[in-house]
Amino acid sequence: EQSTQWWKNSVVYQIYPRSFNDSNGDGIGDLEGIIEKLDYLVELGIDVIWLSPIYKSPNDDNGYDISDYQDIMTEFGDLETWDRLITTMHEKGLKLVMDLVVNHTSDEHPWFQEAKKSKDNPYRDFYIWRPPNEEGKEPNNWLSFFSGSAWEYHEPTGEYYLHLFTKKQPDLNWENPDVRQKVYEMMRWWLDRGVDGFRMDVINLISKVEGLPDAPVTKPEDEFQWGSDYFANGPRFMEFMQEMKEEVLDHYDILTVGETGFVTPEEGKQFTNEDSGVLSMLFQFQHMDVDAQPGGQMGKWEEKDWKLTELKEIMSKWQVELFNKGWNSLYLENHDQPRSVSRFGDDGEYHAESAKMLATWLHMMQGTPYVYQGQEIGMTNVHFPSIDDYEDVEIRNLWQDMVVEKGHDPDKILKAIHEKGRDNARTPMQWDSSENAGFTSGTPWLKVNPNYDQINVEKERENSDSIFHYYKKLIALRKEHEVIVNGDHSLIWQEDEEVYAYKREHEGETLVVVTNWTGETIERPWPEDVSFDGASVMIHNYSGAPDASKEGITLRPYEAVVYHQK
Ligand code: ISL
Ligand code: CA
Repeated sequence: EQSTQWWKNSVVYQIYPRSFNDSNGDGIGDLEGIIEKLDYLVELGIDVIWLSPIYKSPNDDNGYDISDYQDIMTEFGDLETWDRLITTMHEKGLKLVMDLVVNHTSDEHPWFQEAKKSKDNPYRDFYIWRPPNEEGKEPNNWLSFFSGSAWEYHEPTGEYYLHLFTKKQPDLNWENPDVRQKVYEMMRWWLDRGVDGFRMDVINLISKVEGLPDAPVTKPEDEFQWGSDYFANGPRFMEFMQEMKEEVLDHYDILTVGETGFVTPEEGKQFTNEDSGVLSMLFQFQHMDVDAQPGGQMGKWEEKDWKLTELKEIMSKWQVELFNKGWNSLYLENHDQPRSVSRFGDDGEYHAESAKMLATWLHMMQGTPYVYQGQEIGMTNVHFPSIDDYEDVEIRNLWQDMVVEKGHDPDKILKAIHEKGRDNARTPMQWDSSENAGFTSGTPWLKVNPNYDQINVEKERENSDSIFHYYKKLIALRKEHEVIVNGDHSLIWQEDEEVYAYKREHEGETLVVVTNWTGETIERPWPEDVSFDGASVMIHNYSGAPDASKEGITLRPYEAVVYHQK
């Protein structure tokens, strides 16, 4: 089947089902709860829903640890409800992209249950086992994503297994062709049931460098070291993906998006190229690392001053490099990232202005935009007072490692969790100002952000100037103006540390996007190559017109404006 590339004109909405809407009062979001809210998403104007994992799982990592790929997590519903969800979605013109988590399974998956029985079990080789090293310790020095060693010792069979994430997420051995065939079978099973694509979890980690060499020692004070050179974009990654493409992807008209940390625009171009690529698009991480210290996963917990010019350099490179050669995805939030308005905007005085500014900045770029649940109403980070309020395994492991075992200052670590913790994105969706934000009639699995009486869907819908209505407009504009989808990209005021401005051009149509990333009023004279003859304002985040003339523009705090010329 030929791909129609419908995904280039689409806007995707990500649902983290556990936190979206609870239909039966057990405190956990569920599929029925999603069905109840489909009309809300139709109203917003999105085309596609990406659903974080809903498969059977013991929930060590909230569903990213799967024990049965072909069944639904009990708390979320069952296959009958899922069928109803996708049928209803298709009736309403929405497409469904499922999460595909195949770098690892749960340790409770039947394959792993078999694999650990004995060294000669037929499933042993589905996972990555190694004997202890000469000193009787871990086979190599790799650090896991979630603190501690990436290896777990299995006493009864005397070997270690590899887990890049938690010890309940053993890595599958993609070198084994049987593993690959099982994965392809499972993918076909879902595609034949009607799904419209996959978001592929950490897909570029599936090929590890032969021999699993020790990682270079970059932090001599630490026992374990960051080994991404040996497991990211590994030697057989493209080969495995080509195979998956031939066996599965090419036979369906679907959206595929790879979650691929550690990729450069050059690799991105290669992975998403229309002829030789393997994915529709990917999630790169360079812009998400702009405020993290370099040197691996733990860097995100350490503060870093960053400059707007660094963000410009990263985003422009992706925009320019992939133009006509690949395809970008555009995101500022997901279930692993803090809330963008708290991180890059102002979640106090200029909450609405800065949330809209960030949305403008992102949605006017080239690529497929992703809206993460709650982003469209400006949900913010949460500052829970105690570690006991947190549920995320990454946060809990960090605390255990840094505070309990290594004796770091608990206040400092709690502050880092407030800034970067994944639970910032996972507090329940704020629907209205009733108890627990209308998310559940019971006790929510993770506490609701206390600001729900101020920030919620009901309020946002009533106020025609709200962030929600602004998102609606942005999403609609993408459907009306080809330049947003197809235009090229060039920076204006490249060296500016306060204003982020860029130009898009397509067949005589021009957009000029101007955004103020500060809480100050600032003035800028227009550069020579920007002319405004006949330009109109396409969208603007303040109620009054922007203060601009032929000579220049004065921007209020977090002001954003898009000029359109045809
Ligand atoms: O959490 C992160 C942000 O710092 C990332 O490093 C994240 O661990 C990485 O992007 C992989 O994420 C994906 O796979 C994980 C799962 O915990 C995440 O929720 C998922 O998005 C393991 O399956
Ligand atoms: Ca429920």
